[in-house]
Amino acid sequence: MSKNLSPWGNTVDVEFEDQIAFVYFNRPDKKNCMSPTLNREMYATLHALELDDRCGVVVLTGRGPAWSAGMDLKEYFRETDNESDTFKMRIREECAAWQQLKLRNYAKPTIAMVNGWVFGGAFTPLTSCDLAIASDDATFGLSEINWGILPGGNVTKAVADTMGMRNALYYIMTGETFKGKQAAAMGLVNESVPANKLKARVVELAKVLLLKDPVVLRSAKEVFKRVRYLDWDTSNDYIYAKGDGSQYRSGGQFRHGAMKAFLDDKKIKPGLDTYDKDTGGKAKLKKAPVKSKGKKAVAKKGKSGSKGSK
Ligand code: ACO
Ligand code: V55
Repeated sequence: MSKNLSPWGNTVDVEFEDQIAFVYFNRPDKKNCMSPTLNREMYATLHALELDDRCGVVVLTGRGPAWSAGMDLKEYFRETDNESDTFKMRIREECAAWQQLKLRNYAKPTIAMVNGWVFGGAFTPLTSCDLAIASDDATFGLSEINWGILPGGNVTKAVADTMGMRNALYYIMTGETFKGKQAAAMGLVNESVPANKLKARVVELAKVLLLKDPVVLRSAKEVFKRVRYLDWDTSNDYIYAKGDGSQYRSGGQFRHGAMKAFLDDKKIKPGLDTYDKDTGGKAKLKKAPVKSKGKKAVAKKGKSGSKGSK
């Protein structure tokens, strides 16, 4: 584990473990609500990590009991209310820059590790992450209506895309909260697990992603995010173009080696295994001891292998 204060500043923190960069919302005393400063530091952090070799996967999580309690009502809203229109628009732009443009189109896989409170504006970075694993005790809410605004910052769009019409409207209109298991049932997160399993499950998932061809993995998620807005024929062309482009950019060794390992050497079954270019056989998930707080790491001991692909 290494630490470095540049460029994340005070409101963001980063820890590296085995090619995973844990990026923390780091305002625990303010429930990690997002100020203009945090928005700028988060952009700088994510931008830097795209080129940082210590980072193969980004895990976005929160220090303390919150993932993020949404936008900072004091610093982001009230203190900017009397600024000029151009100033307010700049504040919004810096918010969208990391939550929407940078994170949605991120060069590396991203996982939201949802450890606690998620309110309002936090739904945008949540849904901009490729994958999300929640703790059962995480609490979510579209609280905007409770204080007299509608969900902006593209939160309404984010929930329309991920929660379905009835769920999205229910929570937009009532401002009620819901828990991790409900978030998983609605499809807002992939899974919800007990709090003491959260980090281990996220690490396990990150390690699966780290085995793939990173160029192809990047293109695969870019393609997914674009095709939903394309018509059928344009989509077919676009997917081929991106697929061919990704083979060109990656060099295609992974694809060729994997075909050889399956068809000639009978060393892998692509339906069940991931190819490992270093051995020419199947990739093995390295089971590094999971560092977590307290005694729960012990519970993991002796449990062999991964759960398999999911
Ligand atoms: N904006 C500004 N300050 C915040 C925010 C926020 N979104 N969330 C928490 N804080 C601050 C509190 O004002 C308090 O500050 P203080 O210690 O200086 O008084 C500190 O964080 C701790 O919060 P508490 O309310 O004391 O913590 P508690 O555990 O009792 O409650 C909870 C936690 C439920 C998250 C509560 O803080 C809350 O309701 N926060 C607002 C959630 C919300 O509605 N966010 C906005 C969504 S809409 C949008 O993002 C556009
Ligand atoms: C939200 C609202 C915003 C914003 C960012 O509702 C997030 C959440 C009204 O503006 O800029």
